[in-house]
Amino acid sequence: MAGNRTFTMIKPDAVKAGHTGAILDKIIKSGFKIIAMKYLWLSKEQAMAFYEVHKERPFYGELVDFMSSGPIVAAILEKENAFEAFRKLIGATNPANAEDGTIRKMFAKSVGENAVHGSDSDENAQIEGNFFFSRFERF
Ligand code: 3AN
Repeated sequence: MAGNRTFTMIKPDAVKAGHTGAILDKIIKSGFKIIAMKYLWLSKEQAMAFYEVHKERPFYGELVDFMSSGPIVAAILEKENAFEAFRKLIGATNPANAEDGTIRKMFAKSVGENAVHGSDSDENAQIEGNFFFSRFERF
């Protein structure tokens, strides 16, 4: 249902550091239901396509290299007001500004390597979920 789903990735820094289980546990305990999930390694081309909206930003190259540097977990999550509730749970883009108890405060290293992605609108949640998952992979 539109409005009740968002999309997330556990990024290469957090997977590499062994935080996948702890992050998923926090997501589930915060009331999100997992609708779809996969563990995969993005190619550089796939990372470029996913982050195309940021292609004019100065950090685009760095972001693409980082997101294709190791495996990630991608997932569609369900909860009321999903994208807003999830952005609150993950905290500010820069972990230095993230509130205590947020996923980025707990697990992120820097503004570039910030542990998790969370969609910033209902529309982007749909676009991003569709990038990774077919309708047969959602339960
Ligand atoms: P958010 O992930 O909180 O929506 P955006 O959309 O501004 O933040 O940025 C998308 C991603 O780009 C961030 N998750 C982060 O990995 C990267 N990023 C944002 N700002 C910077 C920056 N100043 N330097 C390097 N990477 C950045």
